[in-house]
Amino acid sequence: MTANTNTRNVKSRHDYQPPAFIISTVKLCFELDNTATKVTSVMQLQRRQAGAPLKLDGQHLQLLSVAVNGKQLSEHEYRLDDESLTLDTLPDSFELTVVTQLSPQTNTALEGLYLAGQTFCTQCEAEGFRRISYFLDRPDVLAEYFVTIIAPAEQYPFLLSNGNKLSEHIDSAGNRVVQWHDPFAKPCYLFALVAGDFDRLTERFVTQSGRDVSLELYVDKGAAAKGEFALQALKRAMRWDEQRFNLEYDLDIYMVVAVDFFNMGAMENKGLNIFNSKYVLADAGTATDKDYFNIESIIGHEYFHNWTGNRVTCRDWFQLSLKEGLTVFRDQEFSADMGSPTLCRIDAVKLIRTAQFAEDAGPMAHPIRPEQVLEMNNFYTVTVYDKGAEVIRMLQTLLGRNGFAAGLALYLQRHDGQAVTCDDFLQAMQDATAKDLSRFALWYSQSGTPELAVSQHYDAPSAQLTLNLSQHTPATTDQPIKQALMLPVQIELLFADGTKQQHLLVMQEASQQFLLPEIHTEPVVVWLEHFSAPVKLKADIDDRHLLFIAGNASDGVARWDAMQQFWSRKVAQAIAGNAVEDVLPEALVSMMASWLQQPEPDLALTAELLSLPDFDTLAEQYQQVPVDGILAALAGFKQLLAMRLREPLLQCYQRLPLSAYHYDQAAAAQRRLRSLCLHYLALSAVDATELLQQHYQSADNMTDTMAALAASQQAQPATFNLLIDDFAQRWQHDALVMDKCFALVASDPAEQVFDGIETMLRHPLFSWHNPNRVRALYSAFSMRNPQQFHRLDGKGYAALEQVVGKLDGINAQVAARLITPLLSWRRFDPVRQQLMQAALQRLANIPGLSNDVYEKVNRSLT
Ligand code: 0A1
Ligand code: ZN
Repeated sequence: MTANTNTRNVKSRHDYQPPAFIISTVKLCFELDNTATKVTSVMQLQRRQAGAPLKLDGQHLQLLSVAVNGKQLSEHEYRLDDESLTLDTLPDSFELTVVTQLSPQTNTALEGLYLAGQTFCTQCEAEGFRRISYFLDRPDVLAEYFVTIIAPAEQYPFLLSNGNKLSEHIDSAGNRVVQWHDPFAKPCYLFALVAGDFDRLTERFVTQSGRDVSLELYVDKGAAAKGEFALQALKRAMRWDEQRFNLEYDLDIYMVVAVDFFNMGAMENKGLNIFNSKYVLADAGTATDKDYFNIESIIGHEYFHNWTGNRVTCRDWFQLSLKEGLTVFRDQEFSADMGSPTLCRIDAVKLIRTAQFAEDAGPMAHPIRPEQVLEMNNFYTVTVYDKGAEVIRMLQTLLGRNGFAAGLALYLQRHDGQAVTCDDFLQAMQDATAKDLSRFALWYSQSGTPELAVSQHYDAPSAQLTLNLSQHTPATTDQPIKQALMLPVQIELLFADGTKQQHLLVMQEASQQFLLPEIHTEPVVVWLEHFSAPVKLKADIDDRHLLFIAGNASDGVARWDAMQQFWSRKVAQAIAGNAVEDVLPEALVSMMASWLQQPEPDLALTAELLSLPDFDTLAEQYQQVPVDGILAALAGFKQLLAMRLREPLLQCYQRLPLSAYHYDQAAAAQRRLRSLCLHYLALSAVDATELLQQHYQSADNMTDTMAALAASQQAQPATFNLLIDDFAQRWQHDALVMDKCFALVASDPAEQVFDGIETMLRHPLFSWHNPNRVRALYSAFSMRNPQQFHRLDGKGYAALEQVVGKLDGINAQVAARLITPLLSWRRFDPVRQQLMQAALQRLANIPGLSNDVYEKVNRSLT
């Protein structure tokens, strides 16, 4: 039996109503205390709708008093329940004073005001402000904030909030009293407060128009050196946004605080970003190249929100992609400009093809602008963020870089200071470029992954190339009927004489034919260069042509993609019963050998060209995922390649020079290729123990250390056990590094993983209250360990079920994120289906299950 959705309050996009009141200014005073923080809120309200009551949102609050225009109300003059405070008779314009009390220490949900270790901090997006005070907690109520923070001076040297600091003093009781004012009206989800003791790093940034901005980065005491990279990344992001989009920072101060307890990556609160410390702290010894990359990208992301999100925000939460899709696109463009555009694009495509395609094919399928939401926190998804960014990227492809930039400028200028919709955004794009985007708008309302079938016909006498394209979006769980979308299809023609031509085909209908004249020999067509649309391509390209594309296309993404398509086919052939040796063409082996002998200028591209698709990418191509078949085929091919390519792998590995660690694109690319070689070498029949030991021992950085650990884990268990013990011992006091240890232990493909996880749960640094710790263990287990997660005895599913059940009462948001791998149970064989479904059913039966987990379990079971 499944729980019934009707019993819970699902909201629909179409039910939007403007607020009955607006709040123009709010004065907040916080008297901080671990278990009894007092919040006094003085708001100026104006009526916008005659006769309506004022219904303020509030949760987990103790109401101390309410006053209208200074007059205290008695209990029968308002209505109070678990979710709201309602006042019925009110003037058109008035001052409302609400005093509440709350307990940050027992707030394990990490929404609203909570304690991250010793630090007070807030997280208000999406609906966390209602855990701080009674308010109109919705993004279209924009107010000017004045904030006073009071806390014991010695314990809390830093009391921070949004905007500019007005004053600071210590009162007669020894309390520090700090006042802040944010001149930009904002929705309450952008409010932030931090109180604690930190190391502070400072920098200056002079904007293009000459504004002198003070940059301040706050980290745990003793960690200052680890904040330097993030601070410099912030300066690069600020400069980049000026140069690329002519967007300048608008306050005199920009603060970033790193905290150890955080549900997500980071938060763009106006002038006071709060970050998960994982995305701020880095040095060679503790952070990998990937960590450095992520830090720069997330620092950029939160900074770019200042315009796309803060200056212009969302009218309601259904519009979330308005700020998130756009800002992810902006951070991707930033990362591409700071490093390798090809590699950035490949990583983005991998995410779309795995997590996003899976989401669209599962019970949580939703358009980038969702239609129905029970718990908003469940919609911070790869669809809203990353498919949202693909939609923006397609717009840029269709309108051209200049057209897109003009559209963005018009959007920001037209709506500065407003809370708007995705339609407003598209309207500005359309007005600035005079392009008809009506069909394009379907990308906002339609869920699902379009399948794009393509074929070509060449007619020599007329020198004409005919390209046939047809699109079809299969029904999704949320939406049975689909329409044809506007699709930009970038192609390249590769001619035998080495010449190339590029074209952009714009599809607007279900089936279309494009005729290319003056084509004098038949070319090989490279479809969907740069992954120009987030679709599944169905093209019947034979092995020889795929390898030709992999060797010759101009676009590195298309080359990598050709290899991915090639391997998907080989894996399918192996699953169909062919021996791996029989399906591997000699031409492939020699091509891979030549890449090892003469790598591309971008060594990371070489590494990608030599990598097989991962389990999730392959799984997405099957209606019913052949778990064991995919795992066996992948293992078989890797082993075979390791043996056939041993010499060139070893030579490439040895040729790549070793120098002292420095994070930059070229050095990171070199490490990537070296680590790929190491992976294969660990798999070759020859004993690689010494090589792995040596790689581990000689590493002067975390990237190489992790490479040795990961490579040994899949092939040399005895070596792995030795190295991981050493690693755990060496880093036992560093929580962020221990997360890497937890994740490695949890991704062990052998059965000992269950004991390993048990041991790690007893580690002094493990805490069920810290999302990073829990995710390190259990996301790794459920998403990076298909062998053990998908065990046929159900032990893997049960392990995840238990964690979700336990965590639901502590931090429902994190619990709901962890559950994802169980949701798509219908994609598996009957035995696994039954086991996964039973695990979900047991979760559904938990009394008092949170909305977060309930919504997902319920959608999955119905
Ligand atoms: N807006 C942030 C992401 C974020 C969303 C929700 C959070 O808590 C529920 C926290 C952060 C971003 O896009 O970076
Ligand atoms: Zn964001």
